[in-house]
Amino acid sequence: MTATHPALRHDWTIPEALAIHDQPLFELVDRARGIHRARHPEGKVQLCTLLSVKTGGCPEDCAYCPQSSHHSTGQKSEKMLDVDDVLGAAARAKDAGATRFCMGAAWREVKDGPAFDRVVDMVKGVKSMGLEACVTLGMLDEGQAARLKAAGLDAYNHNLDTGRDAYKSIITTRTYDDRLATLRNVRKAGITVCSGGIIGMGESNEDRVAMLVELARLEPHPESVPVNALVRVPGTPLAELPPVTGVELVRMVATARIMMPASRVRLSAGRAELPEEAQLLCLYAGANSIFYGDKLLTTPNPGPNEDAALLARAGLVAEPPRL
Ligand code: SAM
Ligand code: DTB
Ligand code: SF4
Repeated sequence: MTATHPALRHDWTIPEALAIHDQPLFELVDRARGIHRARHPEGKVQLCTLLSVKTGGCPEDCAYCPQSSHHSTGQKSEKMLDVDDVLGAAARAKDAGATRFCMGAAWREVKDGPAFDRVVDMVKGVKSMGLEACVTLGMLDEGQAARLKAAGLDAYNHNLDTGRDAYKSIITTRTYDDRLATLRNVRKAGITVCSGGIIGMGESNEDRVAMLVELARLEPHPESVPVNALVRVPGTPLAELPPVTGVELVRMVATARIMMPASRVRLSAGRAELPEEAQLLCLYAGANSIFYGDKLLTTPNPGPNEDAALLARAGLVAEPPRL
């Protein structure tokens, strides 16, 4: 092991993580960059396309989310998409250059029945197209995770969202330990774990790193760590908060890279409002994955042409599947 290739650790503490996060920016970026280069192919970015397969009307009260039925965002509850429509979207994503297709549902949890059966068919279809498949469906039990694994699912996204203390002021309808239990069920089924969170919800730097400590204490680390900047949607309780700055996002990405050297760090929601230079600095400091396509779940993302041009300008290329 060397300074740029440290052993993977699962005993991180909050003071230690905070010291990393708060150090002078250039020192932080240098350290993260060194670790990134030692562990990951140079200049490659994973392109993941998102699709909301069941939008709106969610019973959970997540303060950030436009799809919660507790907020008046104008987002209607829509019916679930058909398998064919989803596979059409997956084919277009593949043609545009995506290698991972992620399907989201505005559910509190998975319930056995026709809707879940349909998701299982979507996963099988996406896999048959040679794409990595990821879903994010809320809480999940062991049996449901096993069914998704049997369908060929590569990854399950379930975010811790923030640190344990800050969590209580963001979501009241489920607990932090519920979230961790789902991650255990996903891991037990042999599906890779995608888990991260959101910055810009009024939390402190300590709350931000507390979330990274929770993730980095998991054994193994989540294979993917999405770092989202809050998309401030009118009608949500967090709509009036100040926007996240590029530097804040770089610090979070770099800290995640240092604490979880082998994981993919995904520069996730919030890029539409982020200057190109800030996005590139995040990619320099350890992010190696982005959401690719003109929509996230319900909010805008830079379009594929815009992102292809951004990558080309920086001499970055799309990474082929690693799984
Ligand atoms: N309902 C499922 C759940 O919550 O687990 C899956 C979909 S949910 C929309 C997936 C993730 O999107 C959330 O955990 C949250 O981290 C992220 N997200 C939702 N709204 C967001 C927003 N306005 N800005 C940034 N990230 C957001
Ligand atoms: C994640 O961490 N970010 C994505 C994905 N996982 C599912 C979702 C971002 C959603 C942003 C708000 C929206 O478009 O509704
Ligand atoms: Fe529902 Fe997921 Fe949005 Fe929370 S984040 S309100 S669980 S869709």
